[in-house]
Amino acid sequence: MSTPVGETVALSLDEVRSMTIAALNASGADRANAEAVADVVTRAERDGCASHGVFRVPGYCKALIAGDSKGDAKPTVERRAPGVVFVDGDRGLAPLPMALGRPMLVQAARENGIASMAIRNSAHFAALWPDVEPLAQQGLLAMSYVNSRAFVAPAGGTKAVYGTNPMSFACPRRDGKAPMVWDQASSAAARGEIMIAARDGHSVPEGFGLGPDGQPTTDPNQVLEGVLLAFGGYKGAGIAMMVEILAAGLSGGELSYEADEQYTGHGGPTHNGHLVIAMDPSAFGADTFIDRIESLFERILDDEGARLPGDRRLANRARIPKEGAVLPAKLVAEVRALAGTA
Ligand code: NDP
Ligand code: PYC
Repeated sequence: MSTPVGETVALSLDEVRSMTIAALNASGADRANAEAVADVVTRAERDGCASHGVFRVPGYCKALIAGDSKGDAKPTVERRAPGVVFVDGDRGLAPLPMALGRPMLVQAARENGIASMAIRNSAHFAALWPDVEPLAQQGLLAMSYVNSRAFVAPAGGTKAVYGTNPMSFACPRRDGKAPMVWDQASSAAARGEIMIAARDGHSVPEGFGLGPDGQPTTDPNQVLEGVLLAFGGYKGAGIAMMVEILAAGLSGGELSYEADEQYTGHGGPTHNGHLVIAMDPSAFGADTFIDRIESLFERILDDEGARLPGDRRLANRARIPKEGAVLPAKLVAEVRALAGTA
């Protein structure tokens, strides 16, 4: 993850939360929407996720101020089939529909063994692990998929079609341990990481993207003007396509290039589709599931150089609540100005 350069300030997580709510309220979000967004922003900062915490607050505010996202969105949740929950986000920000739909998804997964929740008319600007971790905390396996604007070229191409199309996977653990959650873009890196590299004056590794001339570049500004590349060449591009179809196709939300066509340049999130799948391991008859998975994790950790996905975040989670979230002073000033408290 990137380290911010320049002047920084440490904020408590309570300060992160209240500053975020104030900026969102001042930009037009009602209490329910502001609190739901502040929850995922604060959890991102608690886990040291620089690209999807406070860094995203100006974008959320700009989408609200531009009137592209509704600050008083009232998502609706319905059960369309025994294993299908459908949420209409009412053209608002994703954290509220995600939180409102989750209880029905849990119920459907417990009743059927497996269930999915499709969300549309919803603007996702966050990391994905906060969407699935609460499901694994309730003993379910969970996966999620989200698309965005067209940032990523298909394999061999130079024109953006796919979003950075992240996916996440969460697995419950024994003895009250935090679930194992991996969460990654299907591009070589999240666009947020490239934006942070550009802000901090760092280069990016070769293979992350092409410049507007279609040539490989390590200059993050050129990548932002050009296209990102999928991780692992055509293999990652296949996954980006799968995420596009699962997230936008099933929900009826905008495909990434459709979102791009509607985008007015406000700098915040666009409306797309999301899919969350939850599975109840007990319904599969594998009553030794947790023990066997713990053995798998032990085997991985026996190898000195290896760790579990999410372990970096969990180490941050143990440290940051005590030490505070270290943020670029300029970013904090920008968010406070949006809140009218600068
Ligand atoms: P990273 O490449 O930083 O990490 C991807 C995953 O790999 C994480 O679960 C990470 O765990 C794990 N990992 C990293 N190194 C190792 C290792 N050595 N051994 C085992 N596991 C490892 O993430 P991305 O840059 O792809 O994405 C960053 C964030 O951006 C994600 O949270 C994603 O959801 C978000 N995003 C959101 C989008 C949206 O549309 N809303 C679009 C694209 C991305 P750990 O965290 O512990 O390092
Ligand atoms: O970091 O790629 C990204 C991203 C896109 C939308 C939200 N985050």
